Amino acid sequence: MAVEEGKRPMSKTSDRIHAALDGFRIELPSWGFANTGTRFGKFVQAAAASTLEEKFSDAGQVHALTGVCPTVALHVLWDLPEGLRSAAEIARLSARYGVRAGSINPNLFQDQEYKHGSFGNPDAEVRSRAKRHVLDSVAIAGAVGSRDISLWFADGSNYPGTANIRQRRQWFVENLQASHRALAPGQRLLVEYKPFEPAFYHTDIGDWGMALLLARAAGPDARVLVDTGHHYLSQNIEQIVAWLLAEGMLGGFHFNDRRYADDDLTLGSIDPYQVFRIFHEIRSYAHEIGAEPDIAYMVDQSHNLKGKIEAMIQTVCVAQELYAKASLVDHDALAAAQRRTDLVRAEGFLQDAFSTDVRPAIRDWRVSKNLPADPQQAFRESGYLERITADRGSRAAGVSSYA
Ligand code: LRH
Ligand code: MN
Repeated sequence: MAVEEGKRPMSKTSDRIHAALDGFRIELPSWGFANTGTRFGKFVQAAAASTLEEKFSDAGQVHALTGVCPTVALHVLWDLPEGLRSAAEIARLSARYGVRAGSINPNLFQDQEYKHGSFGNPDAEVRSRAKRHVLDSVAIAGAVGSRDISLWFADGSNYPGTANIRQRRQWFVENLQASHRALAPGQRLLVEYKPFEPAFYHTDIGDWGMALLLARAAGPDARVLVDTGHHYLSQNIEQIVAWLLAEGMLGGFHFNDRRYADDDLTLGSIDPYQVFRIFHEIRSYAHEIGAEPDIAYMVDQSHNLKGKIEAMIQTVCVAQELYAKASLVDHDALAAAQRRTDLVRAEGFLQDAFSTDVRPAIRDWRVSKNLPADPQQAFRESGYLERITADRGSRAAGVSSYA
């Protein structure tokens, strides 16, 4: 690739890939290892995890095989039903399975009292109970050494005129400010938006702009979380990412893929170029500022049909591939082509990077880290799945809650 005069020479492709992989880490969702389903049912898998220990064990497997998933996102009601009392167990599990507690996700959508919302509920009693749960979650995060408290609200309405949208916005501002005040130094609030489901007329935090304004109003340690499944099909997600980067408000991602709505399918299974374009915006921003933006990469998927651990290993490997491809774009040459409005050449830089087979270099990187070159094959040969199917199988039939 010709080097324009005065520009620093491009290092070998595999060097760029290895450097990118050295800095890439992705967090796994505990609920991705449990039996989950849709409103039409749940197909139970004998090997699925249902205890916190089993979720740590499975996440530990994926981290041991890939080397890039050192933390597990926890959902308070599903993983820490005793709240702070459950938190004591985390230290033992982290030591036993080699993965730490990651983002703490309060649950403000499962209980009956949240029928008309949590932070946005017209009943002040319910609002303060919701606030109490978030404050408890901040304390849990402190107790288990987690930085991020990741907030998603199902709050909204199903019919026009049934909710005072501006009043609810004000309650969200007040409760997010109260939540922010409880943060310990170094902790962050991540505000996740979603346009619809389970609410189908309005959702209180319906898009990136609402999440950004609420995060700003909450305080300096609040950021926006982008769940790739939480967009209308025609939305340009990487443009939203570019704006959040420019605003210094991009806190993290929930990666998954979708064909229609919030399908929570495995990353890159439908539109891998979408995730590549997102990673490209981040890599070009990092190149411009000469530093790594502080972004939490996380997976948020529900594996209703695929084997849960296989699906998670597949997800991590595809994420590595797409991140590695995005690290191959020559940002200086691209900027020059953009300045010259050389459209085909500019787009060509992305297409060249995206169509580069990075898998051989990734395998070399894994071997250089004493990791299996093919984590999926290593998992299949490990006998782990057979072991947990035998251990957990007898219990499968009686599965009840969502995750
Ligand atoms: C909501 C969501 C949120 C989680 C849940 C499991 O759709 O993306 O991030 O709490 O899925
Ligand atoms: Mn999510």
